Amino acid sequence: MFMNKNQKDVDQSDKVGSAMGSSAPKPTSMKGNKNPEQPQIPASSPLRTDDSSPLTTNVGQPIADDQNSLKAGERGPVLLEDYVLREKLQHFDHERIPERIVHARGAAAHGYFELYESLQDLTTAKVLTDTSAQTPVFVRFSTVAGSRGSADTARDVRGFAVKMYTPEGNWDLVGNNIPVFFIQDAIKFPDLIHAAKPEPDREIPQAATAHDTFYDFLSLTPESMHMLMWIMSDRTLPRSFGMMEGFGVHTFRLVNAAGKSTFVKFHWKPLLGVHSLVWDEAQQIAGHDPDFHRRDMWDSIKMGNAFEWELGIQTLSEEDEQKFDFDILDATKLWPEELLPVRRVGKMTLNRNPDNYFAETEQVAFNTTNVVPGIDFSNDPLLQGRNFSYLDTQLSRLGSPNFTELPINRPLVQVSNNQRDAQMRYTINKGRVSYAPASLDGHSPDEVTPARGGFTSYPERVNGPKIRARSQSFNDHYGQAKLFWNSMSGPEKEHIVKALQFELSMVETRAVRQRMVEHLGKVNDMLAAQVAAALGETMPESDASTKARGTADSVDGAKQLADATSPTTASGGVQQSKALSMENQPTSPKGRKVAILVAAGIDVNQVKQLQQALTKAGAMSEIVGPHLGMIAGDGGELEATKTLANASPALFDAVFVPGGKGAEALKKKGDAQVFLAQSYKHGKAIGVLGESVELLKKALPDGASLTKMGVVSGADAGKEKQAIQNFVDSVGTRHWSRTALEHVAA
Ligand code: HDD
Repeated sequence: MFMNKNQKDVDQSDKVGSAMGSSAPKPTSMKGNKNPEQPQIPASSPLRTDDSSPLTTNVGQPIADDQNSLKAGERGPVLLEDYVLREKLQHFDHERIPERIVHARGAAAHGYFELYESLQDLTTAKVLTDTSAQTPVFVRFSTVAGSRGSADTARDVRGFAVKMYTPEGNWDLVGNNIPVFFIQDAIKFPDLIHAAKPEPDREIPQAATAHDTFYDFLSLTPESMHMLMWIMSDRTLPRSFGMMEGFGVHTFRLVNAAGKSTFVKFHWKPLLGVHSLVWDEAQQIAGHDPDFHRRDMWDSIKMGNAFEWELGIQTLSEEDEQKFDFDILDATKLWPEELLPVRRVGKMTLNRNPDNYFAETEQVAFNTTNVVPGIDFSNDPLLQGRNFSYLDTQLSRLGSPNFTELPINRPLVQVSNNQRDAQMRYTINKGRVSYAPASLDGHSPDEVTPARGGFTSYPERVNGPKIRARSQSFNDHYGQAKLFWNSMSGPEKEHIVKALQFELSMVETRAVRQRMVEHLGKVNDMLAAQVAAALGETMPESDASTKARGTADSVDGAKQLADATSPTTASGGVQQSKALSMENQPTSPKGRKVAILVAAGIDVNQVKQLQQALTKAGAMSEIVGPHLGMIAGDGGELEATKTLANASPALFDAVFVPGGKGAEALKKKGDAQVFLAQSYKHGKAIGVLGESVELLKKALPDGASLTKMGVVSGADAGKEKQAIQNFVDSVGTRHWSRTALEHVAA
């Protein structure tokens, strides 16, 4: 019999788990699990092949010719007998599964979670109590509205779905990069998504909320106003998946060994800080590199820059459930960190790219009901509806209840129950017993009592009429929208204004635009007035709205907006929350990308010094030249890996132009000037040395800030080293207070 060379290593027994692929999480890193029955993932598997394997059909027959179909004569008809051709085409014809109705476009990575301190006072969950364990994780990031082939940088919420392969089964924390949601009850979810997705008659627009149906729905759904402020903010334009916060959104419960329950909200805090693109950049990137975020994550992990987050928890005792002027069961409300601080309890590291996109990222199936003993649900009606929807969606997407046997979805612990059969069953169960109670097989598998770690639901006392209604305590729809607005810096508010001006200007139905302006007026006068002005709508006269006339595209506009606040409600008395603004986030060059513009005659030593300093700081760089390949410079040669024609400044965090004669050639290039001007306009760090200072001057209008606010220019020989270091230090920072921005033509 012919044997694939990979097959000889394979455990051919019918033990549970014998079909695990190597793409699955590696159990070896889970120190805590001593279960002898735990499935061992074979080093290689019959489901995995590599390029050096002999070519076979799907049942292992060796194939001699895969390039020509079987014909009756060289020029004759193709024969039906050709099972090699038929198998290949039929496999291909069935290679897609239905895309997710939401979160269709995503990218994922493997890694692990480690706990800093045991939370045994709060929960029995081993993943949150065993500080010696390294729990494998698989995390998928996604946009919500776009189809699988849409662009990464669409203005949209990002999914942040974490699967932890714990010793007590899988725990899925299926969250977003925004801590609140549009609606309070899951019964409205299909309507929300129908309104956000392309309009059903024309299938337009793709991956964009800037259209009538979305704002029609929002304008008739005031509970969405808090979320609206978030989605119009820079949060929906992340610079990188690794620079986003993650939130479990809902209130969950932690339950300890004594059976005491504590309410909890989960947070992921990125160690790189929270950082964003600007809208103009995001749109350009959608054309230049629609894979921007997945490429950034892939490249970062490949070069050894793992993405890291700390797990944070906010906790609230049962007794304090009703303490605030917002309801903790309402998913349109957050818990201000000033009120309930976030305690950082562990760290998640993503350090391994998937082996296969389809087998892992596409087939991974998250489910909000995947919790472990010690973690339980609250009565948040949005969460309760989700708890039905995810399993249901996986059944239709993956086609069989056996999707949990796929390597990426399998828990690392033994699965044993009396469920059997169904399409694509991999497990070969032994014996006569597939029911319980059963005496024939020694009562196995047997239930696990709570004392021995079996999951038991928190016995919350529930008493009430059967009723379709919402609690009065869910009624405040503007208080936390105001809190968010108040907490933004001037430039952040300016970006919100501009986002709304853009989005609502795409809405064709005037009544919808007007309704939206009315809602905005309930958040902040000046916000509403500026949006109304751009839409040609009028606002009821008030002091603030008169002052707010005009547009918000100047520094003065941002300053004026910074002072525009509204008294809040539904926020436990907190009027402004620093944690909501991205202004005070840590910045660093790590994970950033720098464009180095060069032309023949450029100073090569400066480039080498810069590259060294960037590598040391964990940043990447590309040489952008007049053509690809070697460029002769002063002091050696450089290899250009990009050209001005294929490298948009939008793809980089900063730009550097060395000194030397090449700067003269660049000065004559409109593309080089636009590169610098656009980087300036988007607030990015710019470094120019020696002769290149003149190039920058030429690119920018009079009054532009040339020597500060992220512009490092060193004309003096001998000071280059310091200038280069200053530039590298400022690579991760955006400089919003630059002057003459409105005059920059880019
Ligand atoms: Fe959802 C996918 C996050 C509300 C129904 N959701 C999905 C994913 C994320 C979220 C990250 C992608 C998972 C992956 O990468 O495969 N969803 C959220 C958050 C919500 C939320 C944070 C509010 C707090 N979702 C929500 C509701 C419902 C759904 C109210 C339905 C009642 N979500 C789904 C779904 C999806 C999904 C239809 C589509 C694909 C999938 O589940 O696996 O079942």
